[in-house]
This record gives sequence, structure tokens and C-alpha cells, in this order.
Amino acid sequence: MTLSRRQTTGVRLSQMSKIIYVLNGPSLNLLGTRQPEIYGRSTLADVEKLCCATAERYGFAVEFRQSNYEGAIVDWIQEAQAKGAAGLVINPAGYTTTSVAILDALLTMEAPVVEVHISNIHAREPFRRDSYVSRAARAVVCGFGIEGYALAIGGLATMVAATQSRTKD
Ligand code: DHK
Repeated sequence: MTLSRRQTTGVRLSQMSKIIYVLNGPSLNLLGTRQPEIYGRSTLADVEKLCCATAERYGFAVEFRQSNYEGAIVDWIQEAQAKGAAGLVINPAGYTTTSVAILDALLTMEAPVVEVHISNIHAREPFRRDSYVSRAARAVVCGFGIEGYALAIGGLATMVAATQSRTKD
């Protein structure tokens, strides 16, 4: 069966960029010094390097961002959709369990979304588990430390390749 190349709000698969957005929420700018027993000693710059190197192996580039502000994250999600990003990885941090605004923005994404948490949120306080973002995510990675970002990008690349091969004429 041949599926339509046209997607729901106008971005054609053929127009899809080779860019994966990687968005990080509040306090992830402090990685390396913030509760290292939970989040490890790697910095956000290390995470960016890991994401870029991983994406490059799969033929993608990365747009890497962090903000402590909910609205900035919403704007970047809308930007990713408008620019036809191939996928989006998000560690919403403290907004995971509070932000309907981020969920609503993610629900407009046509490209797959993967939610990442550095720590195993299921082994921590119960309030950390109830993620709004998961409702818009194709997959969730948690508990692998910063390696979770690389796993998310690898998984996204596999999803994108599968979609493209299903929609080939
Ligand atoms: C990071 C945070 O800042 C917390 O608010 C989440 C997540 C867990 C992480 O493990 O990356 O609860």
C-alpha cells in the first residue's frame, strides 16, 4: 500500500529536514554540579557533544537548546514543527509533570517525539512519574544517564527510516 506523502498540517516528507531538535528544560544548564549522585558529572556541553556525534552517525544534524522558561520551550517546539524537523528529543525536566502548554505544543508535531530523563524517574518520588509529555511521545527513555540522549537519537533515526521506507512510491 502506498501512503500519501502529504501529512496532516502541510509538511511533506520530501521537505522534512535532516535536523533533530534536542530540547532541555529547567536546571539542566546545571548538569555536572547539580545533584551529581543523581544526574552524574557530565555537563550540558558534554550532552550536546554526545547528541551531535550520535546524530551525525545517522546522517542528521542537531539543534540543541536549553531553557528555564516554559514559553521558550513552547516556541522551540513550534519552530521545530514549522521547519519540518525530522524528530524531537525532549528532557522537559521539572515541566514533565506540570506543563499542559508543552504537551499541547508537542501534540502539533508531525515528526516523532522522544522523551528523555537522565535518572530513572520510576525509582524516585512518585510525583516524577506522572508525565504529561509522555502523552505526545512515541517513546520514553529513562535511567541511562546522559547516554539516554544517544539512545533516543538512535531510536528516532530508526523511526524516521521506517516511515520513509513505508511512504516510498
Ligand atoms: C530532570 C529533572 O530536572 C527532574 O525534574 C525530573 C529529570 C527528572 C531527569 O532525570 O533528567 O524529574
